[in-house]
Amino acid sequence: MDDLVKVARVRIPLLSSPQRVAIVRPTTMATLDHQQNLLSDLWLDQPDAAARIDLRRNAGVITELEAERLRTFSEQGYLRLSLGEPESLFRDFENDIQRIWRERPANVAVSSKGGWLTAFSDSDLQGPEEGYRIADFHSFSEAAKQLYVHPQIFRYVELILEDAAVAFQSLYFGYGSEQSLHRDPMFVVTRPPSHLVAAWIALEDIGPDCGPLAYVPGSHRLPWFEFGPDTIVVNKSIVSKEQREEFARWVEKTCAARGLQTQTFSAKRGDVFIWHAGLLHGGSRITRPGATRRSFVIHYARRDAYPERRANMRRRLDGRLSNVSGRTTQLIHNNGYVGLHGAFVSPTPDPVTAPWWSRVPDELSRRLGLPPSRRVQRLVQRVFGRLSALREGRR
Ligand SMILES: O=C(O)CCC(=O)C(=O)O
Repeated sequence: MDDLVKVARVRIPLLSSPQRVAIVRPTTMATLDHQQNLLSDLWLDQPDAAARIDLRRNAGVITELEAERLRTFSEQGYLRLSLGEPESLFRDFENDIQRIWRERPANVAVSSKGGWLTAFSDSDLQGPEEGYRIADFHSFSEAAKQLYVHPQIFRYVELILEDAAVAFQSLYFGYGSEQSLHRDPMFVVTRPPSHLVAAWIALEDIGPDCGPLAYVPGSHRLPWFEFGPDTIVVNKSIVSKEQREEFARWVEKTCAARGLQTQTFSAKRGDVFIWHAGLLHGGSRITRPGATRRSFVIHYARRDAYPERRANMRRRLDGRLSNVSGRTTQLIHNNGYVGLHGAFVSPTPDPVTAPWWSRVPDELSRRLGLPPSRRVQRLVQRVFGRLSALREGRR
């Protein structure tokens, strides 16, 4: 409470003496309202969204087709479109996938199913295997870059966010992910969480047996599961397996209570599925063993709110796999639209190895069973950062 309310002495005109007045000044922005609904100031999340869409349509700001898609986005939490890209773009993309396996660069990360993202150069993966994924492939491939900053997709993302947008990360899937239903802000942090939009692009024709994208229409309006007080983010080291299982049961129960049903997105190459931060989605079961399901996922935020891309991956340093972090503000441009490069784009300084003590706060809260605390994080950073600086002879 003391975080939220500051009491100040202010002089109010017409009153003869200074009065104590409570000024509500949120220093930590709440994520959910008291009914666990996501707080959102997006125009398409407001009760009069349909009327606002009509207004823009009638004013000629958007076309009828755009209005129709935005209505679906507002009511169901997603919209679909098809890119008019030639086959050669998708062929180039696939050639670059084969090339990355040959070249195995140190500045792009790959992971096995459910595994840690690791630099290609240091990964144990011998080749593309079921469930593998590549992070920020757009840093490596020109074809991926074109899809990452694609004008047709950006048009919708910017209509939704009502502002200039930035693409800030991408994920390539060679096979269906079979990921359980989730909401993106559980893993991808933007401020506020409602200002996150995702696009999924089919890189080949995808039938029902390849584990297509699964989604629950209308689920963007469901309340949110809290992993801690006002906490919707899953932090691997803090959220227990039991809590994740509880979340899965909650999803099932909550959707059933509202009659919401999971659907799948069987797609043609070049089809795009754009979804709302609150939409429950995941990967359906692969029923034809070995079937590929090439797809590319991109996340977008408002440009002003996302100036820098940061990411972690593992690198083999001194013979051991260690966590390293990278960051960049380097941009990729296309027709006035922009995307952030991968965090490990070269030329950059060598990635900084995260010091061992940066794991102390997470480890502490995990062992003590307490929710993560920013105060503890700041304290640890201050104390150990100072000690390291002294040891290195810095003042
Ligand atoms: O493509 C999939 O199977 C799931 C993708 C997904 O859930 C995500 O990128 O958030």
